[in-house]
Amino acid sequence: MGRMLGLTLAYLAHLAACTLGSERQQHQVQHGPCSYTFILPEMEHCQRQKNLEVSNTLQGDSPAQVKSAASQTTLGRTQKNRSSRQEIKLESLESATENNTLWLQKLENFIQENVRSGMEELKRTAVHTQTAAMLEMGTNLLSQSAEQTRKLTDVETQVLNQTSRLEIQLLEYSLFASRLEKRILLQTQEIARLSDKNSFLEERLSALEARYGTEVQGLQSEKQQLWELMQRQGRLVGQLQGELGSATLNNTLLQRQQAQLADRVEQLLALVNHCNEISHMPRQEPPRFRDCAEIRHSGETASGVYSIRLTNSTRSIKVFCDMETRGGGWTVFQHRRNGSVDFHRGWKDYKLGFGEPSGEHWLGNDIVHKMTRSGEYSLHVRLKDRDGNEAYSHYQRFYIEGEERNYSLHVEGFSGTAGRTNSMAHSGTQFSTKDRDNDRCTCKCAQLASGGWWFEACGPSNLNGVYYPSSSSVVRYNGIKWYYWKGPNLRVTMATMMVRPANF
Ligand SMILES: *[C@@H]1O[C@H](CO)[C@@H](O)[C@H](O)[C@H]1NC(C)=O
Ligand SMILES: *[C@@H]1O[C@H](CO)[C@@H](O)[C@H](O)[C@H]1NC(C)=O
Ligand SMILES: *[C@@H]1O[C@H](CO)[C@@H](O)[C@H](O)[C@H]1NC(C)=O
Ligand SMILES: *[C@@H]1O[C@H](CO)[C@@H](O)[C@H](O)[C@H]1NC(C)=O
Ligand SMILES: *[C@@H]1O[C@H](CO)[C@@H](O)[C@H](O)[C@H]1NC(C)=O
Ligand SMILES: CC(=O)N[C@H]1CO[C@H](CO)[C@@H](O)[C@@H]1O
Ligand SMILES: CC(=O)N[C@H]1CO[C@H](CO)[C@@H](O)[C@@H]1O
Repeated sequence: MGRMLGLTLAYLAHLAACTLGSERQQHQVQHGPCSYTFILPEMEHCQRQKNLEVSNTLQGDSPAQVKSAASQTTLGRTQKNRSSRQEIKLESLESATENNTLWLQKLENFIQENVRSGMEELKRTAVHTQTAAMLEMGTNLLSQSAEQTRKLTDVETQVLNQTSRLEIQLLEYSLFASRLEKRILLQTQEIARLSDKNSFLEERLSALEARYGTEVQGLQSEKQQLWELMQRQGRLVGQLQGELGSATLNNTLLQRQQAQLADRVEQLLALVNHCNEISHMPRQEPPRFRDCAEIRHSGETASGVYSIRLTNSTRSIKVFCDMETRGGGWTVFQHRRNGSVDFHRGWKDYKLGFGEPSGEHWLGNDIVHKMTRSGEYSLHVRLKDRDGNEAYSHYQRFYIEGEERNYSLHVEGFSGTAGRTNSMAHSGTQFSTKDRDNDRCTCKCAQLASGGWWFEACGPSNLNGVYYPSSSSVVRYNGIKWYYWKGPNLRVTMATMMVRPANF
């Protein structure tokens, strides 16, 4: 191809050189489908170029070195000789034509050759390129198909994966479903069993209801009967209570009658004794005196034990009469001297009295009550401490109430040397013993302080406390006490309580 191009170019250059200022001559070469057009120069214009050489030889691979075929004729001669010049011109034209024809032939040949080979080459290259393209396309296709295949396999695997997963899930579901079925079956069985049991229970319940219905009815009727019975009992109890009330009334009436009868019997006995004494011992007189004051008025001046007889009573009572203190006539109802008698005693002992009138004793609350209520009486308390000091407390008015009022104390008109303040309890204070607590303390004063006394809470005095020997110096709460004389340290060695009519 290159060679051909070079040749053509050389030729074209030659032609161009000839064409300058000349007319153009066109030649056409038809070769198959291709047509080659050549423009040939007028030779007369080209003759001036003496050195022009056109080589129509083809040399090797190098571009054609066209040896100019320009005529070597001289223009000067032709001008002189026209005819010869004409001939020469013709000749040269002929040869040029010939050379041109030759050239053309050569060219044609060459072109033909070249064209053939070029065509072949073209064909070959075309085939090559086509094959390459085809191959490329093929490879492309192959790669594409491989890609597609890969994708397909991917998709396939995915599908397979999905399918397997779905299958697994399906399996799981079926397993689950079967399990559920089993459970449902079990539940159904259970329900059936339960309903069986239920019906059984219902049967039993109805049976029980039937059985207990009658029992309940029986119980209800029994309850009704019991209620009626209760009503009757209640009425009966009411009646009985009424009867009891009247019986109690009758009882107290009877007691009173009995007391009257006892008094009468006593009087009769006393009468009999009196008759006996009159008949057998005329020296001994029956007690005519109500208290020591009457005895003193009768002329007795010696202190000692005398017999008295309370008003409306036939009983003879032995008492100690103090005939010295303040003119005498004192009936002693309490005396402490050496601790020979236990004063920590109960209610009944204090009610009836204990000890001997000649020694330590308590005359008895009933007697003191009867005596002090039969008239106006004064109280005198005599005390002696371990150093031999004597003191007294005097109460112008004194009495105690009966047992039904727990022998409540009543004192007024205080005076004396045993303390400027009254140590006796206040009026209205009830009597307490270890077995009957009537004090105003949450404690039990009679148990704490010992003995029977008019305890408040528990109060500043207790002449019935424990008798401690005079040698002892320890302060005792339960000892004999008369607080406002010498305080808590007082050690009493003698105490006497006595009464006599206030107007003595
Ligand atoms: C299926 O796909 C899941 C995720 O999509 C992956 O984890 C699993 O390994 C795959 N199984 C197989 C057998 O390819
Ligand atoms: C109580 O005494 C009266 C008569 O004194 C008598 O009619 C009555 O029945 C007595 N009551 C009882 C319960 O003894
Ligand atoms: C003694 O008895 C009489 C009559 O029974 C009575 O009026 C009087 O009050 C009584 N005296 C005493 C102190 O109980
Ligand atoms: C206490 O005094 C009485 C009467 O004087 C006497 O009989 C008794 O023996 C005395 N007791 C003591 C323990 O001193
Ligand atoms: C007397 O004492 C008793 C118990 O010790 C008590 O039940 C009664 O109420 C007292 N009487 C009076 C009038 O306070
Ligand atoms: C007129 C003229 O120049 N004639 C010439 C023609 O050519 C011959 C030969 O070349 C010459 O000799 C003539 O003189
Ligand atoms: C007129 C002309 O140029 N003739 C030439 C044609 O070619 C041959 C050989 O190539 C030449 O010798 C001629 O002179």
